[in-house]
Amino acid sequence: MSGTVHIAFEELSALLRDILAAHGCRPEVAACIAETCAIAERDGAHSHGVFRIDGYIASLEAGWVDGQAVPVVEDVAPGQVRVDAMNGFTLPATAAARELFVAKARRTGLATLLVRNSHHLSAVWPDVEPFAREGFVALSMINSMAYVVPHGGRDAVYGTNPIAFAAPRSGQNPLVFDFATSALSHGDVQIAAREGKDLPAGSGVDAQGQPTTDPQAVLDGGALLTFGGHKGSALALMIEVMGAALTGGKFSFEVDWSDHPGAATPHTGQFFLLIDPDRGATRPFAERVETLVRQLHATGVERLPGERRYANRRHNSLKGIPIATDQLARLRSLAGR
Ligand code: NDP
Ligand code: PYC
Repeated sequence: MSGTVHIAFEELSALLRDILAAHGCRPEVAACIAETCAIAERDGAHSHGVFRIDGYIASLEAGWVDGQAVPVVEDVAPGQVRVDAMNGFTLPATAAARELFVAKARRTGLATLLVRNSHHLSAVWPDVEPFAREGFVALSMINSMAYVVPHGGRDAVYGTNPIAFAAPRSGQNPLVFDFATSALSHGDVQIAAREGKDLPAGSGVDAQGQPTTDPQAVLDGGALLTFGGHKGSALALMIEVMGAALTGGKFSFEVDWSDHPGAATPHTGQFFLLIDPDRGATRPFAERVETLVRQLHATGVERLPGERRYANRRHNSLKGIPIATDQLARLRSLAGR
């Protein structure tokens, strides 16, 4: 049986960077994906941490994503930036547009960033949290692959379509939430299948459209349901509109990866909105957020979204990130070490 070791954030990030570089990513691409993947692992977001490295490699090896792609950034309006990721990963595309995007939000009070022709396999809160640390309210959403049946429908049309929100707090870590609009993320279904665990009732259907709690049945031609019935379905609908129609990208149901067996990175579009909250405000925004948080605590709320991750971050930054020894050995061999 494998034991567990603890590894420093920088060491894990460097190891993941070497793996991605060894599998066809140019250095800047390898660096930003590795960092985000290590952040997810450090903060306990296991469905989008080290577990995903095989998916990145599979998509690179299948020729589904271009690890060498250089994104093209277009300054299209005073408050709008568009990026064509050129069939590369989303994170380097966002990074390439970041300076212009932030400058526009500072100048005009709000700005949008529209990324298309891109692959996103990460958690989304690392995309928005840094903007809140710079004083912005940030919202982002991503469409993906047709894994999810719309409420009232028979077949998968939507992606697991996550939405992430971040806002500054006064003297505290930003308020952040980030979730799939499906009942579960596809990553959690894969993990449940690997661990032989059932899914909660109401999460998915099998290939015949019948309700199932068997994760393998969902993966083998079945699909997920949206959370919250018609309400989650409406959010998933909005994310298709914002992530595909607005960015100029593909709807989740339009993506066809059948010529790239093994590919695992959804070919997506991503929408970002940044708002400068203190522009013209009558009261300081971050303090207003604190008033709300105090009221939540007063009514008995003990856990705000994001707090589990911040606690993991504090703990694992001090003690190291736990990782199974056999998994670490495998990562080292993938890096050619
Ligand atoms: P979770 O259900 O794990 O968490 C959703 C949010 O709710 C988090 O902000 C979490 O905070 C918060 N939360 C959870 N439980 C509580 C609670 N009891 N009280 C208060 N807040 C709570 O998210 P999902 O499984 O839906 O998604 C997991 C990840 O998968 C996300 O990071 C998402 O971005 C990613 N994903 C990415 C996709 C992509 O296309 N790239 C597609 C789909 C999902 P905390 O984090 O602190 O626990
Ligand atoms: O877990 O649903 C998911 C997912 C899709 C794209 C990246 N993660």
